[in-house]
Amino acid sequence: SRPPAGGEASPEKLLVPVLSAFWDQPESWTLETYRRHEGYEGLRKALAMSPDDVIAYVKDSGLRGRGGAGFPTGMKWQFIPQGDGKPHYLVVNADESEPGTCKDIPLLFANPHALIEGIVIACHAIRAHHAFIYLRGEVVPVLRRLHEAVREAYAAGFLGKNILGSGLDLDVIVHAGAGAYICGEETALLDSLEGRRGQPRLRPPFPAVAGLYACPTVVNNVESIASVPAILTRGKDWFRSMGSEKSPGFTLYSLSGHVANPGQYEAPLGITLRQLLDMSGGMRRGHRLKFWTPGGSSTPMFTDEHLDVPLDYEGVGAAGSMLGTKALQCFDETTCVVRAVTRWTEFYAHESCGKCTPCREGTYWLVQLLRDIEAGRARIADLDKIADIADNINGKSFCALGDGAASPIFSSLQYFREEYEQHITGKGCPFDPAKSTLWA
Ligand code: L3W
Ligand code: SF4
Repeated sequence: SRPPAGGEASPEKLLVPVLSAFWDQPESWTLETYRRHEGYEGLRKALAMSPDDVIAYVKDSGLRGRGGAGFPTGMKWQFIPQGDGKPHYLVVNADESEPGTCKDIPLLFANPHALIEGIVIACHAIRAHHAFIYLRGEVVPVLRRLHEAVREAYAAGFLGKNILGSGLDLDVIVHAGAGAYICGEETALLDSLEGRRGQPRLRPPFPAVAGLYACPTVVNNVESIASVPAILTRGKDWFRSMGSEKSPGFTLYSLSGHVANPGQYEAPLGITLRQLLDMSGGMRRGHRLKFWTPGGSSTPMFTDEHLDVPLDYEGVGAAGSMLGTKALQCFDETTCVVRAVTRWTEFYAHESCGKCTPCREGTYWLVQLLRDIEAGRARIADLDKIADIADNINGKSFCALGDGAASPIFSSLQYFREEYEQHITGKGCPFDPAKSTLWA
């Protein structure tokens, strides 16, 4: 059953299709279609402005990074030193792989020119002549589509030498990664792009100071860069009219799991999961929400008590989570929490790059214990042990993957400790795997 309606606005009014405005049109990915929808108008405006003015404009818009951490985009661009005599680079993080996150890949598939236009604007701002798109290599159809869009942009004079007569020269390289979650961490991505095994680097120095080939580099998420053209075209005040003071603008939410209509929903930051479920048709028929994640499995799981917490940095963020990637994975009452957490932890153990001990050993150990709990082979004291291991990973690992792995352990123990205990005292999982569509 659907959760009770919430919020004052009617659900439809909450949708703000910008990046997704014409995804359903035939050949939405072509330059021709893009230009029929204000395509490359933002670039014309940006090229008429000085690089510093473009940075100030994006900063004033309040755009925050859409890749997970929400760092202010304009501020990141401003960190790039000027007059340093070094090449500057823009690297677009298209290595989308946070569990439940499915917004960048659909965006690139349906509307690649929004990213390319954003890239040219960003490179004008940070005075870069080379941009790289680091794409998750498995998505070959997206790779092909990106190559074709880049080719179209060169042919139309939006890339290459003297773009639109502005004097800006820019080349864009599309690079396919080999499918490691850690390569979505910005410094591991840079190592991978340089041809090495992708493992995180010590920060500082941040990429803005010493990034690709030790040169000043901006690393931005696909959605962050693709949002820039609309800000230039429609104005920073329009952008700020959505969301809140600290979390303005529209964004893409990935809704998945036991919902009636999974998919991408574009709406302002700060709406609630209740509103999203209302506009999308709710949970699957006959079922109710049990737990959910606001930003993929690296953010803590929440319950139906949190249906009205705003999905922004002040709401969900203040409730002990980052907003993350806005990957709303919804699980109904047929889902075993222990099974879900075990599955996520297996993912982190598999994707741990092995560089630091707390994550490499801790995730492996967690998987062993969780499997024992799930199979009814554990003792009650093992619940304290998994909490202790998670505590020794969290904040003590080299990069955010470790914190992400600890996160579902803490929150599941906080909200569902009884369910863990049931597995132990009942000597096995009390759920019927045949009734769960996700974890069979
Ligand atoms: C210069 C400073 N730059 C910070 C820059 C920094 C980075 C950005 C944010 O992780 C999280 C992660 C995932 N001078 C700076 C500076 N910067 N201080 O700002 O940095 P940070 O460290 O806050 O976060 P991060 O390393 O970018 C992102 C979480 O997001 N996540 C998302 C995962 C998403 C995927 C995907 O599939 N797209 O993997 C979900 O929760 O766990 O904690 O650019 O350089 N003083
Ligand atoms: Fe590698 Fe995990 Fe350590 Fe990150 S936290 S450096 S992924 S071992």
